[in-house]
Amino acid sequence: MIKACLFDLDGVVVDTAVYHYKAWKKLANSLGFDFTEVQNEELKGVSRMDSLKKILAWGGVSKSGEEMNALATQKNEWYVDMIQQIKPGEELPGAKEFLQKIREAGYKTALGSASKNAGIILNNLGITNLFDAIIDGNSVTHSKPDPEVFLKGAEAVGVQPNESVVFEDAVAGIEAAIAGGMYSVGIGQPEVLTKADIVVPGLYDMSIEKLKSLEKISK
Ligand code: G16
Ligand code: MG
Repeated sequence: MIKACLFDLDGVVVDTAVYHYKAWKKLANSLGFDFTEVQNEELKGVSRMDSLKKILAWGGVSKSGEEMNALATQKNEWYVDMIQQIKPGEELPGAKEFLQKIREAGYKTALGSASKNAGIILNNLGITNLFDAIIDGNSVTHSKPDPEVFLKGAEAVGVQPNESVVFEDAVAGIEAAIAGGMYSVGIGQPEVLTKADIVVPGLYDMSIEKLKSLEKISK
């Protein structure tokens, strides 16, 4: 029986990808190169340092470990400045309503995000209280597709992995759910999220019936 829903943040609950993109683009430009919105897709769900490594490779730029730390810090300062402006109501369509609906129905909820800034974002949206547990980039050592972030989320709400459903927009996040032995709902396009148990365009298209229908699949 499904007892918990575990949510990725960026691309599922809120669209912060646009702010990550602006901040990374500014950093790349300061180093004398640029990258496209298509390349930016590859950064979704990827940790800050791994994102920086990819971007530097795109620009053919090599930096020492110390320089990389400084660059990641600079990007984060720009990013944090941008996310200060996030206001209640800026959740992705249907996200807040679905969270409320499943909590009323008795499901546990947890956040499972790669972002170290998840706490600020949830506070600015005013939806921190819709999660029983928050597991973010500060509490994990392994990035998705490692299942750590979701295993910790299930554990924090006292539910077994095979009683948990992961909502994810990134391929690496769906892989993390599979590696953790959990159900997965892809948020986006079925052609991209091919390994998800089901795919919906957004949480506005999710329902308790669809959630329960996953139980037909054995985990
Ligand atoms: C998010 C974004 C990624 C970002 C990562 C780390 O992941 O999708 O682009 O690089 O968090 O964010 P920060 O630099 O704030 O720690 P998720 O897991 O919420 O989709
Ligand atoms: Mg995401």
